[in-house]
Amino acid sequence: MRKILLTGFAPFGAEKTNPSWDAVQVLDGQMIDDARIISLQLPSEFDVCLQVLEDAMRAHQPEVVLSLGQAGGRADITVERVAININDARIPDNIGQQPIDTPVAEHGPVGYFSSLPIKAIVQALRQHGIPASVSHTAGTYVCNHVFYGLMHLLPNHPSVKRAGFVHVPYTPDQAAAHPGAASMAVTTMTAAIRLMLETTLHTAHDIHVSGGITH
Ligand code: PCA
Repeated sequence: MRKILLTGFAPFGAEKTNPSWDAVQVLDGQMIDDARIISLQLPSEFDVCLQVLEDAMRAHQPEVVLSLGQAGGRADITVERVAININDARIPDNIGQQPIDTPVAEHGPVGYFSSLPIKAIVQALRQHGIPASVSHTAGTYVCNHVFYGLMHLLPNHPSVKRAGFVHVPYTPDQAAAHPGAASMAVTTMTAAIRLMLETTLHTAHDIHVSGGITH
């Protein structure tokens, strides 16, 4: 049986919910073509999140691993291009740890690129009326830590053909506490995740369109 491992995070910081998990949770057991989705919640903790992820990769031997987290304040779904080998926590994690300028992996490379078809995913989401863009930073907190750690683990998990990370914005009820912030309903996020997975299974080579930015 082909399997897809889908992860979201526990709530962190001042938020009581984390839509990355709420959107992922409902997909547990659903099929994309002949691949079954396994949904997993990761703790928002530097120390243990990668162990929980690797245990699940070992147990399920997935073909695709898609991890999601929340980036409140971003305007749309952001498909991450690159993970970097640094932890620099702006706030403590859920067990009070706040690493500053430590590597995710001692002696690891500076960064890893996503192996998802990130441009094709953004295009598919936009074609279905869901706002999305390529992001060139997953931050330096727990999400980047998991994204980098995931890519670093891949040589030990040959079942995994594609892996990457996506951030979701606030939900409307979260945004109500952050006036002016953009938001997206969890049901839209869930539909977006199904589209991302379909696009990943159906796209052998990413499309050649610009997802770049100028500053
Ligand atoms: N977002 C945080 C960690 C957990 C989450 O959902 C981040 O972007 O690092």
